[in-house]
This record gives sequence, C-alpha cells and structure tokens, in this order.
Amino acid sequence: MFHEYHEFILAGEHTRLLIFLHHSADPDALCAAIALGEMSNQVKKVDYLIYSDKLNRSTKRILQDLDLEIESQLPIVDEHSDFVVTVDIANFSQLGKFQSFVENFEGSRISIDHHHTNQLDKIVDLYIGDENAGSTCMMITKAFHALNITPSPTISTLLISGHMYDSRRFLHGTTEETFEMMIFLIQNGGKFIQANEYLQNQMSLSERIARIKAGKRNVYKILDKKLLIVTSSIAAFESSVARSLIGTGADIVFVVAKKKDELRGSGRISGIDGLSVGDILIQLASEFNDDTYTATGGGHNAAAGMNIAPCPSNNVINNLQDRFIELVEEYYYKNQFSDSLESS
Ligand SMILES: [Mn+2]
Repeated sequence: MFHEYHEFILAGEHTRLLIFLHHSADPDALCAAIALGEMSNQVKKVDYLIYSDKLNRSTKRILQDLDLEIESQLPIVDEHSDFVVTVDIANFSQLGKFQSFVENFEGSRISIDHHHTNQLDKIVDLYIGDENAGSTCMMITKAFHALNITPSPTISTLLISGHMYDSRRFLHGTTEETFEMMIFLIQNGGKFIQANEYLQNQMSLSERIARIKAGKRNVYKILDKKLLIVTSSIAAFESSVARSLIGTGADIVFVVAKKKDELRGSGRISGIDGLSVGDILIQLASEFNDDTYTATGGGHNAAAGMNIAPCPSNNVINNLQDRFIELVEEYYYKNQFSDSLESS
C-alpha cells in the first residue's frame, strides 16, 4: 500500500512535505504525522511541516514532552517542490482554517486515512486507505514494517500511543496483527508505559460540567423494545458528552454543539450489529446539504461526526435531531429485514 508513497518520494521532484491534521487533532493524527514525516525523511531527505487548526489536550502534552511545535500559519509554498498529505482526515471540512488551502493546492496531494468512508479518495493524487487498521498510526507502523525502515524509539512510542488512543486501548480495530505490530514497535525501543501516560487525562471542570448539563437536554427513544437512542445538545465537548452517554447506557447517541460559524455533531454507537453511525451521519448530512447549508458527515461504524455551516437555527437543529432518530430506525429495520431475507 505504501510502496506507491515510497516511489513517489523517491521520484525526487518534491523536497518538502506539508502534513495536515484534522481540527482539534488527536494523538492518532499527530503521532501518525510525525512518524510519516520521519519515515519520509529516512527514505530521502524530505523536510516536513505539520499543520493543525487546534489540538486536543493529550496532543498538546505529547508536543510539550517532545519539545516540538506545529504550524498554525501557512508558509509561502512552491507547488513544484512541496506536496501535501492529509492524515486521519475523511473530508476537507475537517481541516478547519486550512480547508481552502488544501482544497486549492495545485501541487500533489496524498490522503492517508483509516476511516470507513473517505470523500477525498477520488480527489487526491494518491489515496492510501485501510479501514481495518484501527488507526492511522497502525497504518504507518505497517508501512515502516513493510518498507523495512526502522522507527526510532521515540517514533515507536508515539505510534503505540496513537493506536492506543484511537482503539480505546485495544478495544476497537484490534486483531492479532495489532499485537504483532506492537511487538515490532517495542523491539524498536517503543515504551508502552510512556505511550499510555500521554493519554492520561484528568477531565477539566468545564468538560465535566458539559457532561452534567447535557443531561438536562437529553431526548430519548426506545427502539424495538430494547435499544436506547439518545440525542442531546451542548455548547462544547460534544464528543466527550457522546462518549459519556454511551457509558451511561445509551446504545446510540447524537450530540450537537452550536459554534459561531457551524454546528458540530458527534455520533456514537455501542455494539449494534450491522448498524454504522458513520453511514447514518453521512446520510443525515446529505439531507441537510442545500443552498443554505454545507453539511458533511462521516467516520467509523462506532464513532462519527458531522459539520453544518453556517450554524442553523434551533428549529433546524431540532429537525436534525428528530431526523437522526428516524434514520436510526430506518437503518435498523432495513438490517433486520435483510437479515431475515438471508436466513430464509
Ligand atoms: Mn484516527
């Protein structure tokens, strides 16, 4: 998979790599980007810069510990010597303030991603996707392994950390091969304890308050006498609130947060066979995408997000949440029906 990337670098026209992360970049995105930069530099002297519109807390801690900084302003670019790679990104709207730069960049663009659906695959010059990898860090680990390139101890630790983050400490996207790759990283000096420490977060007071406040705005519906669908809205920490609702016992949740220029939605699902919250949010976004709003959605079966810009009125937000519940029902019964057809 990464052989094409390897050949692309070796072809030698490009000397600088501009790596873009999704907004509020998480450890999977950041660690994969640093590792990709170092790998590219080992293949052939290629400088690299990493860009992100904001970082999450674990990501900031990693950068602090390594004494690294990432870019928040765009450089002057030369489209002959620079090339762009987006990492852990399924669509341009996830780029935040760098969206229009990447959209309009006329040089070579590459996308490396592990999401279930990626809307850049037909747009970029080279798309490297692996939805079974569990994390972008695991994709990069496999690339080091397949290309016979040795990751440094620091890079190995970062790759362990990024995979642990995205897999929720080996709960999702984890197979026997994951542990083989973990052993590969540990043999190259990766430190498991350090990797785990990067991810230890004390929730801030405001995050805990967001979780408590969301309770007041929860709407729930029981489906098929056994599944609990919950929607909620909050000012911030929508993905944390969504996770906490799953922890509380919801089966499928959708939490929205109103921002100045957009609405951000976060969906989570807990173990309902054949139901993908990523598919549901893609469908939901497509229905709210019109002359007034730009809506995009996507992600994984178990966790996904959506954005609508500009931020819609409360009325439209209510419709959106109602429609989410309807779509869950539609997808759920469609699955039930196709199951019974298969078994008959
Ligand atoms: Mn990821």
